[in-house]
Amino acid sequence: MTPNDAFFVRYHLSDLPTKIDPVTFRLSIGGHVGAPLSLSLTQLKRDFPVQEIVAVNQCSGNSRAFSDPRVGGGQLGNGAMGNARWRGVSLRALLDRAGVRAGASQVTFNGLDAPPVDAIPDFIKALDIDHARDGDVLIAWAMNGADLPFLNGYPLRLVVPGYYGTYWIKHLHEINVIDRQYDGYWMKTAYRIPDNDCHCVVPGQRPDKTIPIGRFNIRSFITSHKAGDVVAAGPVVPMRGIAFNGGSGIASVQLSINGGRDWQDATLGEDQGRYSFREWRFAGTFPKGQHDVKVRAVGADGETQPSGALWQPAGYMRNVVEAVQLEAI
Ligand SMILES: Nc1nc2c(c(=O)[nH]1)N[C@H]1C(S)=C(S)[C@@H](COP(=O)(O)O)O[C@H]1N2
Ligand SMILES: [Mo]
Repeated sequence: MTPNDAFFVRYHLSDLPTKIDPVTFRLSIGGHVGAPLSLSLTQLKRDFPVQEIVAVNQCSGNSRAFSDPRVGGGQLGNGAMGNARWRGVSLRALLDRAGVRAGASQVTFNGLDAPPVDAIPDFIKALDIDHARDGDVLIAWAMNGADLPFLNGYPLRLVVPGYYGTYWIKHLHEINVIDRQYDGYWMKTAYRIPDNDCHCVVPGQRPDKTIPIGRFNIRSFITSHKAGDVVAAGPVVPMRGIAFNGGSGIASVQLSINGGRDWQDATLGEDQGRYSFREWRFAGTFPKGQHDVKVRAVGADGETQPSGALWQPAGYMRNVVEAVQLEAI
């Protein structure tokens, strides 16, 4: 689990609300529904079944800085991801209460933050109606047992398990059911990926067809060691790390201490649900010398990680097999 005060923070718009009154705050659910709702925090917490889920929030551009050739955008390392226990109510319960009308196609989500100038479009995202009603998408008010920190979306945020952070709208106050595909800037122009199996293109080229980004691909990391670390040659070196994917769950994690020639199974840690980080542990033994240590995960759906980095113009969805160089002395 990622502690709240260590969780990454990302915003597109600079006009953040600086005061939110929890008593007067309202969440509205409107548009293509029978009975529009305007809910106080008290009503939301009292009138619907409370649900909890452990899920990873990861920015689409996590690890983008490692793209080669370099791409534009925030030069993120591997820190734009975190795992938390989210508490709230299911979006489905709210939509059912409002009564979605026949012909509904998508649901849009807007937060209290606003663009600093009119030329910048407001940050609004959309989910397909079936996704919005799948029961896993939450309107959350708590993160790891505490109120959402302001910078992670107080008082309410959308939690879209298995999907990139771009959909996890913070300071959520407006939900709209619409009878068409939403065509706002942040869906139609931004946050799009090549429409092919790898969601990648030849480095430096542009895709001819794109689709909105969606689910995470599978990733794994070594967290016990970093490149350049020195370990003891001979005795067991306890290693650990994490793996996660878009929701099928982690089936296995494998380690290679010789640059990917041979692979050995790691031991998986506690299962906190299919959207969570899954911890792994591995007892490494290293002869004297330099070692190229790699980790890869396999999902319950059979997906694994590419041995070479895939590339796309926005630097989204990096999931190459990670490696750390260790020296055993
Ligand atoms: N209101 C609002 N919600 C937002 C954003 C934003 O700019 N405004 N950015 C999104 C993006 S791109 C990401 S990666 C996540 C980051 O969540 P965090 O800041 O809690 O880590 O918030 C999402 N929700
Ligand atoms: Mo993001």
